[in-house]
Amino acid sequence: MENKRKNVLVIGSGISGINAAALLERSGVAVSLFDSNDKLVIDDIKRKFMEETSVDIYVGELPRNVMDTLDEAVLSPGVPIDNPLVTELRDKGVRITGEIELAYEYSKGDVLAITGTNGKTTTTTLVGEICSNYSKVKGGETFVVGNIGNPYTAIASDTRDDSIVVAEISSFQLETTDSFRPKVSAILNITPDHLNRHYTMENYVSVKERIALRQTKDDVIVLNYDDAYTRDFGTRTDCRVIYFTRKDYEGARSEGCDVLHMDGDMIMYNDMDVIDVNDMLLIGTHNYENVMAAIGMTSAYGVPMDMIRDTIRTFKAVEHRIEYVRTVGGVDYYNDSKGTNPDAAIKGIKAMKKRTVLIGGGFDKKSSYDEWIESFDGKVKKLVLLGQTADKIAECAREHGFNDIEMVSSMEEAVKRSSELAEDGEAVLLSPACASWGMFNNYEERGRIFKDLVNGLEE
Ligand code: UMA
Repeated sequence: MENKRKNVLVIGSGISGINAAALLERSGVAVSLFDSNDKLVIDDIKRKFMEETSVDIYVGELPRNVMDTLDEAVLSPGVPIDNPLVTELRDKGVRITGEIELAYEYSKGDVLAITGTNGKTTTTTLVGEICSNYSKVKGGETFVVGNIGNPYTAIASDTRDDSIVVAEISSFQLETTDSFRPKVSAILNITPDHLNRHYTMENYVSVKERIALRQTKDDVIVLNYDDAYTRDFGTRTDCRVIYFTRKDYEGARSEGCDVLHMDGDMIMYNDMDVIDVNDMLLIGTHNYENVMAAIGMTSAYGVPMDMIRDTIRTFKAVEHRIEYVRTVGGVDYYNDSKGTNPDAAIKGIKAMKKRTVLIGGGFDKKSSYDEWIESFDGKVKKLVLLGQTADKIAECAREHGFNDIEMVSSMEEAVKRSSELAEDGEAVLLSPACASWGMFNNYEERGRIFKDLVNGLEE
């Protein structure tokens, strides 16, 4: 595959695009880089490369003569496959691929890949830690890559036959995979998200299922039996299925599969005790699901159960996911900036034990907020809203009879108002149910700004 490439265009000059272009350049392919944002400065983009680059860079509009020479275009995850430039290139016969596919073609070792609407980052991080411990014993190295923020292309050339690549894969990235074949994959759950990009739930579900596109009966997929979409996929896929369930062990077992499940506080693999949730640092039932998925994936890969158990026992929550920040004046502050859709944000509220001032709102992904508002369940004292979706959420909340709403125009104002509203013994939770785009570059930046502001509050 590699030596067939001649003239490749990488679209998008974010972290994915830069690393994809650098990988191609190192491999001796003629590569151009294009970004549709005409405000970008070419010298600034050049400086993002780790080494001196001779990649041709274009911003704003792609010259016709460049377009005419191309035989492949590699899309960054943020570039929709139906964007007019991509459509034109496809019509001209240019191969359209993506950053994950490119990295996979250039890398060695085994891949364990995780997708799902929620829980991806926690599960990927946990699977990564378990595999890192395994690599120390077995030899080789584990790399944790993908949507988690570390592009797969950045490490592709460092992988060897004994490497393990643990990849968090988003639906954006799955749209352009082709030969990508994980040895073990997982779809954690599928709830409405990114419908502005995938248009319908049906499309979104079928994009998620692409994680198993090239998997065979020799490979394994871990699926959530409690989720109707992934349960159904288990009956259609060719690969060996391991289910996890919190609700219906007998049902999952009757499918003839191995099953991770819970008996009270005990996580079990079929009829074997694995770990008591009280021995873990992770909290919340959604995290028990992530842990079950991680156990299913790593045991299927061959990691000894004792090593899996020991790693889970000491594993902490990841940044921006119901992350405790600080207690000021008796008020606990939590950063759940990774609650970028209503379903993830519901988990944030559910994990709260105290009356909560909730900060929400952000970029409009055309989500419906009804279930999120319904989940408030008397626990939310005040809803502080910011961003593009503020009015839409406020309207939805009022329709559900929730009127304790404050509108603010910045995160600074949101933290200030919340600190005035929350009383001793209560909590403040940033869990926006929306993406950060429009006000912040990403959810990490939003979370860090929130934490900085909270850390700046006076006792
Ligand atoms: N651009 C174009 N044309 C377009 C669209 C974008 O030229 O049609 C340009 C933009 O002007 C910008 C660049 O593309 O300069 C941005 O590329 P990108 O949006 O793909 O962002 P990257 O910085 O490369 O980060 C991407 C993922 N971003 C998205 O999926 C939007 C990161 O996921 C990922 O961590 C990173 O690759 C490494 O693999 C972020 C994300 O928000 C965290 N993901 C979504 C989520 O988790 O919900 C899917």
